[in-house]
Amino acid sequence: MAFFRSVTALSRLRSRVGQQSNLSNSVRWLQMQSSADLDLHSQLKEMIPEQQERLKKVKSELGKAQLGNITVDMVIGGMRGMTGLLWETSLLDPDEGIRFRGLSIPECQKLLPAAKPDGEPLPEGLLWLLLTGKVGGGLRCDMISCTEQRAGRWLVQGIERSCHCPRPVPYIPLELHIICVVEYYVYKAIDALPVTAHPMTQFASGVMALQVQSEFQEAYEKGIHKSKYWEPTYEDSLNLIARVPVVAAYVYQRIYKDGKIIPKDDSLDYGGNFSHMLGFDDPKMLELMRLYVTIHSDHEGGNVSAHTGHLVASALSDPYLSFAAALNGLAGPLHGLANQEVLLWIKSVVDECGENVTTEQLKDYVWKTLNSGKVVPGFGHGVLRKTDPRYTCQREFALKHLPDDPLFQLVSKLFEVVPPILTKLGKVKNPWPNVDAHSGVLLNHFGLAEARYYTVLFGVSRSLGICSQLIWDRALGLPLERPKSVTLDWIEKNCKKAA
Ligand code: NMX
Ligand code: MLT
Repeated sequence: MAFFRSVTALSRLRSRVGQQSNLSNSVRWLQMQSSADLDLHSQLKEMIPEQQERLKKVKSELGKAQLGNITVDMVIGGMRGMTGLLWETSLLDPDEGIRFRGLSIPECQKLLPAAKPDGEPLPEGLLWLLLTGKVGGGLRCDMISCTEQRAGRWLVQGIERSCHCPRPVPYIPLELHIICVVEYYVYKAIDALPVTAHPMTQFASGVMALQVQSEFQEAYEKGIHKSKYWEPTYEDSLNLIARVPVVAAYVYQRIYKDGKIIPKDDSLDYGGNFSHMLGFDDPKMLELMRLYVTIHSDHEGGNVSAHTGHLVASALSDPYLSFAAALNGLAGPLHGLANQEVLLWIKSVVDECGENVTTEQLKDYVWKTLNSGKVVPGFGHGVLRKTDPRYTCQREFALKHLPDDPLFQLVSKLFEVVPPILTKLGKVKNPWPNVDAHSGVLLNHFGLAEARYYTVLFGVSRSLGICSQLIWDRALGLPLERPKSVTLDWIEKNCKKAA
């Protein structure tokens, strides 16, 4: 019942927040501490048998229930609108947008641990939420609980310095800090590629090289019982999440700087440290990175990267193999590469029309893009039918921190100009901006201006969602994914014309 207990606690927490919209920061910390009474591994261990029972019950009681009709359009049309996956960590509503374990983005901004009063959510708090459904994990306020529960393993550098009452300190980051060691051959694998290789190619190659240390693969080779699969998957997943920022930062330094590694800063959290290792130490950029990683982490299961990771993992491929596959999907321009495309497109507008582009010039540029057979990057979505809340929260960040940035103002203008034009095309199901329409101008403002690198940031973020679900895939014993396909011939012979 732990999951249900936590859900009840969550709703109590949410209604409390509703009543006191001006939560003081101290209350916020207090709430966080109260729900973090077990370390992450123990929490999962406690939850898994209950969730296994729950799945069994759903199968036996609801297994034959219909979830909508599958049409030929869906089969030919990229399975759009077809429900076909179990994905526990988040759910996407076409109008409202993403909820992580039931929490919207504004709720996460209110409730999740932050690095400073009223700061952006820490990705480690989000990771805790994705894995356990609980708010408040990822923090410890006394060293005893840290050391007792992770005896030995975490009793190394960093902990004593970081753990001092009364201010709660990030807990997962302590785990992540310690396990984020990347072996020399990972760098060598990346170095084998030309420096001109796309950053996503270099990043995915680095992730593949990390796989050498897969604990799942080793355990499988030794004959681990299937009921225990989740444990090495958990270890691989946390190791992977901890290590991908290091690999990503190296790719950045190698391509755009002098190739020297900036060592992690043990006093920083996951998002802050990632920014630091990239070479950006402005406190606002640290906050941006925390928000960025949080909102890009998960977008239910059907998006190309999550779905790919899930599919590959269903063959019992370990988290590294599965996540590397996911990255290759993310690298496509209709998916994660769109963030690169948006900034390049915005810069091409400025090159052609100048920063003070008029509305008429902008309209012409959008039509020129469409007429040359291209999409307007950053607009449209496979599921969403309204403005992406991930766009909205980035806009709020910009209004707070960079209201006068000329490219931000151009992005705001695009919000006025693009949707009516896309609507006029008559075929675009969602003319509104998605997450990628905004992220580039924020990064660009703080000096991370290399657009070709942007999808790597998306990739680091998505490790949190894909790996969290993968641990649950193993804990619940989800089967090999293998849908049935048919031929056009088969459809013509077997499907009746609609009346
Ligand atoms: N610009 C031009 N045409 C568009 C756009 C757009 N932004 N969005 C959709 N369309 C077209 C689409 O290409 C399709 O045309 P056709 O029938 O000639 O092939 C038609 O409208 C119907 O597409 P939809 O059903 O509205 O969208 P679908 O679910 O197939 O695709 C996207 C969703 C996201 C791939 C699509 O909207 C798109 O290409 N957007 C631009 C790229 C982008 O921003 N991708 C990032 C998505 C978010 N992410 O991070 O992954
Ligand atoms: C995502 O974050 O994965 C994108 O918005 C695409 C999607 O959800 O299909």
